[in-house]
Amino acid sequence: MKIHDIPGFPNPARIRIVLAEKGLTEQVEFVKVDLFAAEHKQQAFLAKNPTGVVPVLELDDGVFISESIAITEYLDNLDGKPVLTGTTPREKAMIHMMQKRADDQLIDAIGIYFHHATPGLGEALQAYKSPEWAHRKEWGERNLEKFKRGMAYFDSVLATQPYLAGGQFSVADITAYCALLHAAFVDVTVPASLPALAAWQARVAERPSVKNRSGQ
Ligand SMILES: N[C@@H](CCC(=O)N[C@@H](CS)C(=O)NCC(=O)O)C(=O)O
Repeated sequence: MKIHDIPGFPNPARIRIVLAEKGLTEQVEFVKVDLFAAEHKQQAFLAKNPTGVVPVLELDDGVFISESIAITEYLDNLDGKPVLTGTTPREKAMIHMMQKRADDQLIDAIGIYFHHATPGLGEALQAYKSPEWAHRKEWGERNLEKFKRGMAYFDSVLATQPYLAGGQFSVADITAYCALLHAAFVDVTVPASLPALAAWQARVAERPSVKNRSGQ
């Protein structure tokens, strides 16, 4: 298996944590994609993932799988513990629901803020964005507000249970944690008014898979 990504980025970090949780890191070859040079917007990469983002999993038979949740499901279903996407119908549904909320309210929202309301990945990427900068900036700022509302929502969830989908660590926690990593990069941190979220973040940061994931 190969993972096409770039170390240190939030969505790639999701997969690197999953690989560490599952004990699969050594089975993967990482292929670096130069996002700063817009390599992911060129034809060779778009043939692997038409949406032009990383990470992408390449299977040994040449099939490409993109979307972090799809890659996670593939790796989780290969074998091994812990199970990150649930076992029973109820667990699977709860994890899927919270994972979707973490995608929408946290990791996608902070990504939109980063790419549209800040210089993002720099000059080489500007050609691939809308020229209407003023409008994009407003959209980015609105997504920052959405991200902040998302943090407050997850704080309320974590006030009554240890992990986002209940008693067990899951892919939803990985997504939310990596969203907070991205936020910290743009100086948006968990405010003191959200203690349950802050305590959860500190606990997740101590997991060996998070501390020792490849490519930090
Ligand atoms: N929905 C995708 C999002 C992937 C994504 O946005 N990846 C970022 C890196 S963290 C990226 O490739 N950004 C490049 C760009 O938007 O130009 C997933 O779940 O994998």
